[in-house]
Amino acid sequence: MSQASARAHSNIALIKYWGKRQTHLNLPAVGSISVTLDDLYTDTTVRFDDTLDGDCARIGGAEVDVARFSEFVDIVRAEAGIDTRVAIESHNNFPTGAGLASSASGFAALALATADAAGLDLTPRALSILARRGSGSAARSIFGGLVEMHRGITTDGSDAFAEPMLDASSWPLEVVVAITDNTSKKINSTAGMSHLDTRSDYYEAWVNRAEDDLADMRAAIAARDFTAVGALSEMSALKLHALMLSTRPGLIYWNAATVSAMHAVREMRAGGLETYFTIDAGPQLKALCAPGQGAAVAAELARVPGVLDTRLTGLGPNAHLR
Ligand code: 2P0
Repeated sequence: MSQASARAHSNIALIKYWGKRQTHLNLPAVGSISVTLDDLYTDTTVRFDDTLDGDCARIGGAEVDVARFSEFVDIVRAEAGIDTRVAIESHNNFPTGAGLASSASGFAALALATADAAGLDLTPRALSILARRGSGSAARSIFGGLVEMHRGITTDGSDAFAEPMLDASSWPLEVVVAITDNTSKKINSTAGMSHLDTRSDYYEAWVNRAEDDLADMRAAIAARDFTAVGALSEMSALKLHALMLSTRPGLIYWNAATVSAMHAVREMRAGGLETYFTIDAGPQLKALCAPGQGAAVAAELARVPGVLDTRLTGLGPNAHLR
């Protein structure tokens, strides 16, 4: 029997990933750039145990369908040359499956814990590639701070990994998460972004512009230009949602409070408090804030009708064993 425990932090993309160039190896159609969040994380323990008849998994103490996790652990079993079944125990310190990137932190923590428990000594890059097999955004959660995920061009996925750009202390940005709904979303990201080439007339434009958006964001980050980083982030989020809305059938992830919070962010900016929103495949809004500005933004967002809760976080560290 061997066991390992890992913590990985959630992340929010500033330049968004949506769409796949290959589904089996989960290769993204576009690169992405994200910030890893200190205050939102998943703790996962993996136990390889000869006495188990089959794999099992619990999230937050509740038994869940193990199929997706078994498939993921099979990759590690094949690499390690073992056939032992696993018990997976995972806890998120935030709502699961509601657009707060629990699959990002979840599969990053699972990748690290499973590899370690299986006796594999993987480089951070190999861990990122492994995490990607579970969930595209999980490849980024292997690293802390600001992170870039490369779409890659090879068919084996060996160049589709994330890399750190800046660590958290180099530019201590803050993020306020405004929670507008605590329930799980109806359409998960994998389903939402499947077969986009035939389901959205906007998809080709989305893919064609991605490299320019990434280059602009790299330059803005290198210059520590918060205004440019924020404006690009808001643009990428709105473009992502335009793509989602254009998908047949149209994906509407926002609720009324999400839209109210978007307007509140723009009103704050007009009033001199510089912050920018981003939104993933769910109804929560995340406000990107310059260092030291998060508390003021959180106080404003808490007043928006329909905002149930706010969480203020700095940028988090690499995924790590515990
Ligand atoms: C992102 N999202 O870049 C984008 C923006 C949500 C909106 O990556 O199919 O759960 O497992 O690779 O990683 C969420 O998608 O999708 C996501 P799969 P994943 O963060």
